[in-house]
Amino acid sequence: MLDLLQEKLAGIFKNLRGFGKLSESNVADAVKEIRMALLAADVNYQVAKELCEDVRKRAMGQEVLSSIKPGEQFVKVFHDALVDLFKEQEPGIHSVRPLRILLCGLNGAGKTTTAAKLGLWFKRQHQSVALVAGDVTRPAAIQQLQTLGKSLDIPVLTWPEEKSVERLVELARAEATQRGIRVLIFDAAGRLDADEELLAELQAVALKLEPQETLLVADAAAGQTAGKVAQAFQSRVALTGIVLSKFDGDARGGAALSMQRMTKCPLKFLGVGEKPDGLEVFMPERLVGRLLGMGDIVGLVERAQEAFDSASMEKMEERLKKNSFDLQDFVDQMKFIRKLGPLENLLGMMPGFNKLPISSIDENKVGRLEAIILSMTPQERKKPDLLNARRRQRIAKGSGSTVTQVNELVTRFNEMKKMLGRLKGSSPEKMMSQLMGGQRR
Ligand SMILES: Nc1nc2c(ncn2[C@@H]2O[C@H](COP(=O)(O)OP(=O)(O)OP(=O)(O)O)[C@@H](O)[C@H]2O)c(=O)[nH]1
Ligand SMILES: [Mg+2]
Repeated sequence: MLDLLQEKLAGIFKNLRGFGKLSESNVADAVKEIRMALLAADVNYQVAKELCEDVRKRAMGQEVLSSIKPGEQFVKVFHDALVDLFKEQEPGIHSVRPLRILLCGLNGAGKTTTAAKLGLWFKRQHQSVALVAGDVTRPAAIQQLQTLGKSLDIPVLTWPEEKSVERLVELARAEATQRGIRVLIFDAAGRLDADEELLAELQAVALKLEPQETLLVADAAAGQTAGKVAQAFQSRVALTGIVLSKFDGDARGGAALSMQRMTKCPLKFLGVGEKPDGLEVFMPERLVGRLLGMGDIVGLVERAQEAFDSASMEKMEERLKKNSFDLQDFVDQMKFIRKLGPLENLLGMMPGFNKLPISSIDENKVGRLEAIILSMTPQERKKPDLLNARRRQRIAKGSGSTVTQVNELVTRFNEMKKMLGRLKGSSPEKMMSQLMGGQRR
């Protein structure tokens, strides 16, 4: 699922990486390619068009962060636009109890399977749940649900002799009330098409069942057709959500991206397997993350955006210009770096860093240096020359280090300060990379 689209997008982002900046022309090219990739993945034309326009506008409005590669920045822009496709999303399922859920959809869409999956989902939340076999014409359909119910130890309410679906709903409601069932899941009959017969029956069921949730189960592989089918159902019953089944299959992903926009109806669950535990609550972030496969880049850019324009960079530059960089600045800088996250992730983000072998920066070591500096008095941090043997012993003890480690730090700091003298006037990122490089053993 989504593999092809994922691959194409990765290629587009890779191309952008070669550019120094996001410009009108390289953004336009990337957006054009994205549109083609979306259409090839069977995303609805209108949805693809709107999404691309949104991406283009956002990308051009971005402040360019010198510390981030254009490709990475663009990934973040695209990520946010995709997540916003689902922004009218009503999270989860109705909390009212007793809850009645009506599952509808075309033949073979996955209704009965989804009924069992949802049953298990509620059961795992310790809610008393029952399934109703709503197909009054096909005995095999009742059997299928019964078998599933039995294997999961979930009651299935059936009246095989009852030929009126409306009467069936009445019986089921009465039985559920009597048994104190909190969640009743009605597995409606399917048809080949969303024709008059099917829709009329469904409408009648809905009228009697008064479901708080009416979920359309649609096959992810149906692509754009899934959206059209949903619209047909919507004309007769008030859908509250969509379950996209067979998401584990080889569908191209278009339905997942278009359904919600086309129907203005939230995607609530994904069917990700034939087995009863193959159900996922739909989370836009997760889908988009899976699609882009670049969750760490998005996180990095977010943190960089938060931190890089922070005043601390300017402050440090100022200190360097005046040549008054001291151990306090060193520790501030270190904290700042740590705030950004695991050091390894940062490497690719900062020019200069990315040239260092990853193993050369040891996170534990940064923690150790920080602890040592924090054990110094403010005066000592300002004037490391004060650090005589006695003080070094005290600091070692206070930070749980050895005197040798304290000595090492002081030596390295002095080396660094010398080096900083040479660095005056260079960019903050470059200074940072030199700083961190200076901690190598
Ligand atoms: N791989 C996979 N298969 C699924 C999924 N959901 C359903 N299926 C399969 O799809 C087929 C049809 O599923 P059903 O649940 O019987 O479909 P239905 O909508 O109840 O069909 P009718 O009652 O005939 O209208 C079965 O073989 C299921 O095992 C899913 O999420 N992933
Ligand atoms: Mg069925």
